[in-house]
Amino acid sequence: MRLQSPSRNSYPPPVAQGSPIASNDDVTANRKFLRSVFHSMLRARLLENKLSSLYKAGKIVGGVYLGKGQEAVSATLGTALIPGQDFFAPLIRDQAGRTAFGEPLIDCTRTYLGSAAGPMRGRDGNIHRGRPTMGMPAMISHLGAQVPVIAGMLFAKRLQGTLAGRVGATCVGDGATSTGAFHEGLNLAAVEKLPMVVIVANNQFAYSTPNTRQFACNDLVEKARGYGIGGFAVDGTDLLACASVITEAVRRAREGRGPQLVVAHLLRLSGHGEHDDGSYVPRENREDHYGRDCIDIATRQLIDHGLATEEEIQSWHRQFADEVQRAVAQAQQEAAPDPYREDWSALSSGVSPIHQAPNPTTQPS
Ligand SMILES: Cc1ncc(C[n+]2csc(CCOP(=O)(O)OP(=O)(O)O)c2C)c(N)n1
Ligand SMILES: [Mg+2]
Repeated sequence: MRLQSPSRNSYPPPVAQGSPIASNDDVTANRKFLRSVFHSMLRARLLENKLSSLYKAGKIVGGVYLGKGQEAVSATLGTALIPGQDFFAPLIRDQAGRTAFGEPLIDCTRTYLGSAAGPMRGRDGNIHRGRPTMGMPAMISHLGAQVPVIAGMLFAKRLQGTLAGRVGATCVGDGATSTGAFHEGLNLAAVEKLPMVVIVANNQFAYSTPNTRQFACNDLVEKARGYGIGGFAVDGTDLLACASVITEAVRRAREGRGPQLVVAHLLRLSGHGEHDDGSYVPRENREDHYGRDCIDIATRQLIDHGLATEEEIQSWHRQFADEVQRAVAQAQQEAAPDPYREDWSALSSGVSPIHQAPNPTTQPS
């Protein structure tokens, strides 16, 4: 008896250089989406600027990790996903994506400021929080690990018969693409044709390791061919490019065309964390095209395409700075965990009032 060979993805799969939304008609049609993405970018930037100041003033214990320069990519993904239906596993530089996906700012300030009312109950000082009920698993520090987690979540839904219409997405860095977890997760998702989007924010460095010491191919997007999945490269500093490419990748995954890899080119505009001055990043990289600040580019794009006025954008700055201020003030006045009452309850279903999940309704609007 001859065994039937399994069906294969068409080869070569699309590995495309994603282009920006080009015509004014496209921009106008996406007005609401683009303004919404920009709001999340700006909220995240203002929040992170504040976190940086708090860290430098010694008010935050532990590390502070910023997504400065990566907001266009992250916020576009968060906006393209559907909270409560899709899955989103953000990484350390995805405050903008978290915000876009619907995480209130107070979750962030409560975590960094050690409030017992926060999602980590004051036990973790920075970025490992999640909101599993809305489809956002808690962040895992081990590079690449979230790829198999999202693949597994999608696979589980398929086995339960409730996968239809869902997309699972995660962001990783260039460094994560060298891990076994990245490979195993992406390969499994490819074989099973899971509706997964993996965004690689290639910010040119993994801590101080440059791309040249990280991978030998020209562009990480070439890896998509090897996995037999869709692949796109995009200018991660360009909001209009991100909007067109990332929404297309999400659409393809949702349509059942299997995993999509999006490699966004940009530069980390801060140190690895606020403890790191990033002095190993050569000046040429900062002055290069991808060293541009995506907030500046997006501001220009919104104004030039008539999507917002200068005055409107200024008023958003004021409004969001105020929101940030309130989220910080609220978290600062909340109690830290009481070491005499706390016990270890990572797996507890809740046995005392202190184990009850905090009420998120206290967030600022
Ligand atoms: C498997 C694993 N190895 C090493 C580390 C330590 N580590 C934390 S962040 C980091 C650099 C990450 O670089 P990249 O994936 O490019 O993301 P970026 O920080 O640039 O956003 C390293 C090596 C880790 N968390 N997990
Ligand atoms: Mg990196």
